[in-house]
Amino acid sequence: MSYVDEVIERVVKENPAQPEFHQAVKEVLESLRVVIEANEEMYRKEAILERLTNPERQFIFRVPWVDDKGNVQVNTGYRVQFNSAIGPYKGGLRLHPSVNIGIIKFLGFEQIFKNSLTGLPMGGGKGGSDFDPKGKSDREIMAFCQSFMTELCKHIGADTDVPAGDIGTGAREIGYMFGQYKRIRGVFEGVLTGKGLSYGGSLARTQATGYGLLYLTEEMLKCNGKDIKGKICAVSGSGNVATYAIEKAIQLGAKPVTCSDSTGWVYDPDGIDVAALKEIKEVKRARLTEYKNYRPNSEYHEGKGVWSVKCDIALPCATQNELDIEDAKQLVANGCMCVAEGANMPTTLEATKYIQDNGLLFSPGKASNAGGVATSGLEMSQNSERLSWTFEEVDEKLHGIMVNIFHSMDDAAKKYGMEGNYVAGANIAGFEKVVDAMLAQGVC
Ligand code: NDP
Ligand code: 2IT
Repeated sequence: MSYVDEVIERVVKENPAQPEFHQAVKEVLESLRVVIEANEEMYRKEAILERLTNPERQFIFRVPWVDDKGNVQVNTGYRVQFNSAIGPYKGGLRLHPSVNIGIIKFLGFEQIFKNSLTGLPMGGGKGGSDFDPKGKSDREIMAFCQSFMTELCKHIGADTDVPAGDIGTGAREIGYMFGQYKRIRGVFEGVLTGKGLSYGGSLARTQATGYGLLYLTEEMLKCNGKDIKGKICAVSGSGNVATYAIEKAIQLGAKPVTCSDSTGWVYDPDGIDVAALKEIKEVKRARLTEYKNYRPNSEYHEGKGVWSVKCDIALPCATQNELDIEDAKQLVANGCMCVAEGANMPTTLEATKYIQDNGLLFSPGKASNAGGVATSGLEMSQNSERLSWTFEEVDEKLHGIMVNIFHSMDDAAKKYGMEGNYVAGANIAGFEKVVDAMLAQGVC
C-alpha cells in the first residue's frame, strides 16, 4: 500500500467519529500524492505524514458559567495546537453548538497549510467551544468568555499560541477574552488578534477575510483571461466573511445578489445592500427576515437555496460542507464559471471534483480565505513593534499577500503537471515550507 493510503487509513482508524477531520486529511494527502511519491522512502522513514496528522498538543476543558437566571451552565472548551514548525500556533476560536474535537482538528489541520501559504511565520492551531452565543445576553457572553479564558490562558501567549475569531467569535468576544487574559496573566501582549482598535487591534482586520477572498478571486480571474467587473455573485452566509466579501465585490464592480443565515436566504436582484446587512447583523444581531424591510424588491426564502440562483461566481462564506454535489450540479447547469471558498471546507469532496471536472475555476478556502489570518499576522507584527499602521498600509499588504498566494498555488500546480488545479497547488505550496522546517528541526 502506498504511504499516502496507509496514513489515510490510519487517521480514519485512530480518530473514529471525526468525519470532518478525515475529509480534510483526505483532501490534502490525496492531492500531495505526486509530491510524496517522489520522496516516499525518506518521508516514510521520517514519519512526516504521521507527524503532520497528529496534533502536537490538545486541550479539552470544562467551561462553567452562570446564566441570567442564576443557573450554572457547563460547556466544553477546546484548543488544538497542531503544528509549530514555522511559527507560534495561530488560528481562530469557534463558538457554535456543533463544535466537537473532530471539527476543531479539521480546522487546525487546514490552518497549518493556510498559514504557511501566507508567507508569514505562523504555525497551525484552532479552538472553540460548543457554547451557542445566539440569544445570549451580553452578560452571559462575558461570563462564558471569562470562564473559557480562565483555563485557556494557561496554554497561550504572544509567542506561543495566538487565537482569534471564527464563527460566533467577533470583536465583542475577543474583548472579553483579552480582558480576562490580562487580568489573570498580568501582561498586556498580543495574545489574541481581532482586538478592538483602542487596545492593539489592526485596522482592516475586520474586513480582511472577505476583502482577501475578492482580491484572490480577482487575480485568479485575471490570470485566466476574465474580468470580475459586471459578474453576478452568489454569496452564502451573512457573518464577518460574507459581509466584507459582498462589500469588496461591489467595490470591484461585481454584483452580489444573495446572502444567507442558518434559517434562510435572501435574493436581491438589485444587488445586496451591504449597509442594511451590517445594520441587521452587526448592530441589531437580528435574522435575515428583516432584510425585506430595507429592500422591498428582495425575496426571503426559508431553508437552503443560494446555489440555485443563476450566477457567474459562487462564494460560499458560511460553514463546512454547505455546497454539496446537487448544489454543484445546479451551479454548473446555470453557467457558473468560478467557485472561491470564503469559509473553511464549504464544498464537499464530491462537489469539488465535479466543479473541477467541469472546468470551473475553483479556489480552496485555505488559499482564498487566508486574508483573515494573514492580517492577524500583520496585527501581531504591529503589536510587536508597538505601532499601528494605516488602513491603506494594511490593505495594500493584504492585497499583495493574496496575489502572492494565488501565484504560489498556480506555480506549484504547474510544477507538478496539474495546471489549473488550485486545490493541489495550494496543498503542495503550503506543505513544502512546513515539511522543510520539520525536517530541519529533527524529530520533534
Ligand atoms: P460568523 O459567525 O460571523 O458568520 C457565520 C455565518 O454562517 C452566519 O451567517 C451563520 O448563520 C452562518 N452559519 C454558521 N454555521 C452555519 C450552519 N451550520 N448552517 C448554516 N449557516 C451557518 O462567522 P465568519 O463569517 O467569521 O466565518 C464564516 C466561515 O469563514 C467559517 O467557515 C470560518 O471558519 C471561515 N473563516 C473565517 C475567518 C475570519 O476571519 N472570521 C477567516 C477564515 C475563514 P447564523 O448566524 O444563522 O448561525
Ligand atoms: O479560519 C481562519 O483562518 C480564521 N478563523 C482566522 C484565524 C486567525 O488567527 O486570524
